[in-house]
Amino acid sequence: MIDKQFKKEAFKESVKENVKFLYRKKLEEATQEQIFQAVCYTVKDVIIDNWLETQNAYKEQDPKTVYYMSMEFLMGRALGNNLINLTAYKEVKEALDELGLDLNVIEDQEPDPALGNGGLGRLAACFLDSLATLNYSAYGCGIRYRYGMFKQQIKDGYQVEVPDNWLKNGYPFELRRPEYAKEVHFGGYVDVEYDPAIGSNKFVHKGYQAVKAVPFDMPIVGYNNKIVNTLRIWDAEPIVDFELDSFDKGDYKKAVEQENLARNIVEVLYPNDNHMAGKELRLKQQYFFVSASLQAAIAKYKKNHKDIMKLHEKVTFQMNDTHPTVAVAELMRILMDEEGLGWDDAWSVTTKCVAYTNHTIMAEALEKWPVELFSRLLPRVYQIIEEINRRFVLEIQEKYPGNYDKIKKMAILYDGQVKMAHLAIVAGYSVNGVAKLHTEILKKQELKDFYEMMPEKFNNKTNGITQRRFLLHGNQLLADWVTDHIGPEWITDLSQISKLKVYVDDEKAQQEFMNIKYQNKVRLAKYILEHNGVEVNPRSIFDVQVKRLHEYKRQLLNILHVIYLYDQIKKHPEMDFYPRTFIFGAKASAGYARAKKIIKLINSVADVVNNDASIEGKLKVVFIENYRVSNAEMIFAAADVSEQISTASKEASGTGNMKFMLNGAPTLGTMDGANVEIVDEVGKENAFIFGLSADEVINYENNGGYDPRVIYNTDDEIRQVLTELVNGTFSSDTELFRDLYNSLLNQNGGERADQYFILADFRSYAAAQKKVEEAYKDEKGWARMAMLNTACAGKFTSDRTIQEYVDDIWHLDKVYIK
Ligand code: CR6
Repeated sequence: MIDKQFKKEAFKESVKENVKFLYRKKLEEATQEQIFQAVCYTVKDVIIDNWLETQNAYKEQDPKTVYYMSMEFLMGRALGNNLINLTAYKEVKEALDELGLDLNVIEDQEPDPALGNGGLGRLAACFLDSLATLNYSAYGCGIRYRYGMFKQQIKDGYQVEVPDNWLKNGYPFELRRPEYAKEVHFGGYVDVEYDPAIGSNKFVHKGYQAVKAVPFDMPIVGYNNKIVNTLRIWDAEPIVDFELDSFDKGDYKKAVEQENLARNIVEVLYPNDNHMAGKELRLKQQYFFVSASLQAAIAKYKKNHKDIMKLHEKVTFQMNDTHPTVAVAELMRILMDEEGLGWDDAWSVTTKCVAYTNHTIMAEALEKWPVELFSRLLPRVYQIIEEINRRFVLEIQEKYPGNYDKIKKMAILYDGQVKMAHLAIVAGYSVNGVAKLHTEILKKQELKDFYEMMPEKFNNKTNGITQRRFLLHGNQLLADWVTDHIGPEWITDLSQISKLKVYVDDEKAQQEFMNIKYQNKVRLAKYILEHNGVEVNPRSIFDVQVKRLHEYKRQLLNILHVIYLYDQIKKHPEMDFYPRTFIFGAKASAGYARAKKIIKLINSVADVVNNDASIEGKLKVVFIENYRVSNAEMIFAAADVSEQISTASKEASGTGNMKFMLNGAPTLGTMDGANVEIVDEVGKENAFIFGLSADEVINYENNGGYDPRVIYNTDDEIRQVLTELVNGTFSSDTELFRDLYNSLLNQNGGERADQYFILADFRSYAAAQKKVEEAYKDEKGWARMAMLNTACAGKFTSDRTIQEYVDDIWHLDKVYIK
C-alpha cells in the first residue's frame, strides 16, 4: 500500500515540483540543503495522509492514550528514519539515484533535532517509535527549544560550545498548530472569593504574568502499519503583541515583562545530564510545558467524554524523571479550579492518572526546589502541594506513630525545599526504575522508606532501544545480512534475532559477519580522517566509549589505562601487542569543569600517542567531535568493544550498551545498570566483566569510602601513570591536570578521594582489557562472540519495554488502520 504512494516517477516529479515551488529553481540549480527540504516535503505529504487517517481511527475507536511527558526528546534525524518506517527507504534511494542525487548526502543536510542531553532523552525518542510501531495511541509532550544541545567543537584539545540553531533553515517535518494554543500563568498571588454559583469559596489566581503556549506537532511514523503518532512540543509567544499604545494604558512594564518571559522560556535546553542546576528558568520551563500539555489533554478528553471522573479510563500521564512532576499539582489545580471537583475527587482522579519513572540515584540529580522560589513562581500550585504534603504527613504519622524520622525522610516539603521525587511517588500509581539492579537499589536504598510504605507501586521496566534506527538504518549492511538469514520479522519482533544462533559456528557466516564489521570500520575510519585528520587502521581493535562525559562513567579510567598501555609499549617495545584504536565521544555539560578537563586530557594523550613514531601505530586515540545521534549510528556499527565502565550502582541502566550489543560489540564493563542483564542474556563468557560490585561500592560508601593511597603507594605502574598527569608528559603545563590528579588521591571538602573508585578498579580493568586482546586474536572465537551478542540482544528492544509499560502500567488498546 505504502509502495504505491512512493511510485518512483511520481516521487521524482514531486521533488522537482517542490524545488520549484519552494525556491523557484530547477533541480540542477538547487543546493543539497534545498533538495533536502524538497525531499522532506514530498515525504511529509505521504505522512500527512497517514497522520490524518490515524487520528480518525483514534476518534472512532477511542483508545486509551498515554501522554509521555518529558523535558527531553533526543530524536535525531527524521528523514532517513521516516523512510525506513514507511518501508520506502530503498525505493527513494533509487529514485534519487536516477535524479543523480545521493540519499546519504541529502540525509546529511538535516540538523539533528537535539532536544535532549543523553540517555533519558534518547529513551523517550525510542519509546515514541515503539509506541507507534506497536499500534498504540500516544503523545510525546515536550518543549520546542530554539537551541537544542550545543554543538561541540574541539579547539586545541578543549571543548568549545557552539549554539545549535537547528531551526535556522526551517524544520520541514514540524507543523505549527496555533488553534491548540493554551495560556500558562506565572507569579501573582492567590485570593479567596465567594462563588455564588457553587455557594462556597474558591481560590482565584491573580496578578500573574501570562504566556501563550503554541504547539508544534512532529509526526512519529510507526513501522509499516500506517500509524502516525504525534510529538507535541510547545513554543512560547507573548500573550499580547507588544503595542505602542500600552504606554498610555500604563501596562508598558507588564507588556515588556510578558514579552521577555515568552522569549526566554523556551530559548535553550539546559545541557546537564544527571545534574540539577536549580535555575528558576528551568522550573518555568517545566511548568510551562506541563501545564500546556495537561490542558490540551483534558480539552481533548472533554470533546467526546462527559465524566471527568473517568479520565483515567482514557488517559494516562507518564512522568519521565522528576522534571515534569509538577504535573501532579497542576492536574489537581485544573480538576479543582477549572473543572470544579472537590479535593477528594480530584485526588482520586489524579492518583489514577499519573505515573513516575526514576532514572538515577545520583544525589546531585534529584530535583529539590527552594520553597521561596517555588511559591513565588507558582503560588496556587504551591498551595496545592502544601495540602498534599499535609495529608501525606498525617498518613505517615498514622502508619508510624511517633516516628519523626520518617517524616523528615519522606515529606514532600522539608527543610525549606519541595522534593519533586516525593511528590511523584506519593501521587503516582506506579513508580519504576529502568533496569533490574537499579530498581532493586531504589527499593533497598534510595527509596527504601517509600517502598516499605507502598510496595505495590514499585516495579521495574528495563530500558530498550529501537532496532529500526540502530540496526536497520544505522547498519544497513548487517541489517540486510540478518534479513537474508532469518527473514525480516526481527524488524518488529526482535526476539526473532535469536535465530541467528544457529550460525555462530558457521565459518562462512562468521566471515560475512566480520567482513561487514570491517566495512563499517572503514566507513568510520574515513569519517575520523575527514573530521579529526587522524588515520586509523581499520584492522585494529576499535574500542569505543561514547556517552556523556561524567565522572561516574569513568572516561578517566579508560584514558588512564591508555596511558598505562603506552608506558608498557614504550618499556617493552618487543612485546606482542595487538593494535588498538581507542575511540571516545562525549559532550561535557558547559559548567562541568572537571569533565571538560577530562576531554582535554584525552586529547592531550591522543596528541602524544598518535604522534609517537616509536610505537609504530600500535596505539591510536581518537576523540570524535560533537557526538550525537547521527554519528552514533555509524559508530555503534563499527565498534569491536563496548566500554560500559561506570562505577557499579551509578549507571541506572545505560542504553548505549544495548546499541553496541545489537551491532555485535561485546561489553567490557562493570556489573552496573543493564550490563547485568546483558550478561544474563549473552553469558559471561561473551562479555568482559570487571570491578567492584554495586553492593561493594555501596558498602564502602556507607562506611566512609576507601583509601586510594594504599594502591598508589603499593602499585608502581599505577603510580607512574598518575605521575605522568603532572610531570609534563602530556602537557608542558604541569598544573593543567593537577585537579584530576588530586581528585584521585586527596579528599577535597565533602568529596572523597577517588569517589568513583577508579584506582580500586584499575587492575581488574587492565586484566579485562588483556583478555579482550587475547580473545580478539582468536578470529573465529571473536566472530562467534560478536555474533552471539547480536543474537542475544532481543530483550533490549524498546518494543519489549513498551509492551511491559502497556501491560503493567498504562493498559492501552491497540488500534489498527484499515
Ligand atoms: N543520564 C541514566 O543515567 C539511563 C537513562 C535512561 C539517565 C542512564 O543510565 O539509561 O537515564 N538518567 O533511563 C537521567 O538522565 C536522570 C541518563 O540518561
